[in-house]
Amino acid sequence: MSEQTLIIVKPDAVKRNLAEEILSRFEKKGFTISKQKTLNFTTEMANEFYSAHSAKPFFDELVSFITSGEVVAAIIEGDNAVSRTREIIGHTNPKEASSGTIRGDFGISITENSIHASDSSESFDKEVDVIF
Ligand code: FUP
Repeated sequence: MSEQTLIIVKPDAVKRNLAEEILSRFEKKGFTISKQKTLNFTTEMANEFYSAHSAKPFFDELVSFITSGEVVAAIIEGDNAVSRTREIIGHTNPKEASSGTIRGDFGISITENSIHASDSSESFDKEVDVIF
């Protein structure tokens, strides 16, 4: 079933000029990039985007990192886009992510893990409203 999901190339990867390389991985897998935008998160946007994590000990670090520099947001479309995109990005912690996944290849740490992707269609609906 064709679906949409949202990815965010995070500041650590944008700073290393990896955005195009990361986006091209989705196109090579046959997905379409239907919208793309470069932006800086404000603190208000970050609080809303990560509201599910507001009680977690790492929340302040997460907000501080995502607002620290430019990000590239994109909507990815294709069959089973939500679950297949999660496979392509890899484990949250780059140290545990397989080689060949985006986080396995480019992630620096659990915070500076290069990319975000929606974990469900419900998350996509909420996240897309924050970004686009
Ligand atoms: P993911 O869906 O893989 O991005 O992972 P989570 O929703 O569990 O976490 C969201 C973000 O919080 C991760 F991208 C990185 C950050 N995080 C930490 O900084 N420390 C942690 O212990 C867990 C997550």
